[in-house]
Amino acid sequence: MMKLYKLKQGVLVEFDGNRYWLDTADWDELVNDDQIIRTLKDRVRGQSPVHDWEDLLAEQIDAPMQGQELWASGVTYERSRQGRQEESQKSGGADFYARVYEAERPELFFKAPRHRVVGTGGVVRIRADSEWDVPEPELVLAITRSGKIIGYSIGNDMSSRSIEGENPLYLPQAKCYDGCAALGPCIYLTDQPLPGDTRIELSICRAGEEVFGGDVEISRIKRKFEDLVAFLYRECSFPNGALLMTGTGIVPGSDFTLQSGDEILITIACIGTLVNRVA
Ligand code: DO4
Ligand code: MG
Repeated sequence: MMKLYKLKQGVLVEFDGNRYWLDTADWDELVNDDQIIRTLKDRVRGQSPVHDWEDLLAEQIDAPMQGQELWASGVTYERSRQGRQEESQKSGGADFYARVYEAERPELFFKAPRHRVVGTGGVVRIRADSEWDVPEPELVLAITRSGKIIGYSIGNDMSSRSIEGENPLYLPQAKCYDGCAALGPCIYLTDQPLPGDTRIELSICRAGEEVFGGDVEISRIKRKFEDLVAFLYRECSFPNGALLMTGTGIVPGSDFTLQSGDEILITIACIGTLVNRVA
């Protein structure tokens, strides 16, 4: 098991129960190494582990992203198809979601540049012109420039359901704005596929009480991760690699909307917990 944490200064590697600090690591080079696990094992060999890593993380943790493009997949779970169809019934857009769920070509959209993304502990935002908002808890693929999946992270694809529901062509405005995405806490590096019973768990707390909770197994996804990556890389090059959100399988009921001050916790046990407050 190996985890890669991006710090404001340097990189922390967790391996065999120890954590090592790489002060001179170049993030974009590291996450584009198809043999990253082997490279990191070589780099930390003989190095002393860091003991005050909890303080380091608390002070310095950053979103695990630098020059990578952040993209997202849509309508990859049955629950997402159902939720989108309900919200866009009146606008006449419902049929598009049903069709994309069945189609060979997946829905892929550009989610955000680096400056719109926060890490764990950061503040996510609701648009001032939106009345209905949700977090979307998603497994994220870390992909090298050559198209290899080297690891996984946790993402929150913050979404305005009122804007998206008004007209599917408003999707970029529903999805991309300042503070629209969270990523973290780390990249879990592995050569093995994640087990199908890996769970994504969402908890939304208001004034210390949970106001929404849900979970989903990644086996419920309609698409293969390799197919999502193949479509993403078809006509786009990614000189610094890419991060791809794989879609949400947890959608709160239509009576739920996020409020300022809510705390959003997204857990995938092998990766960790992504915690963010709503501005
Ligand atoms: O088509 C709208 C967005 C879908 C999405 O973000 C998801 O299914 O996670
Ligand atoms: Mg989404």
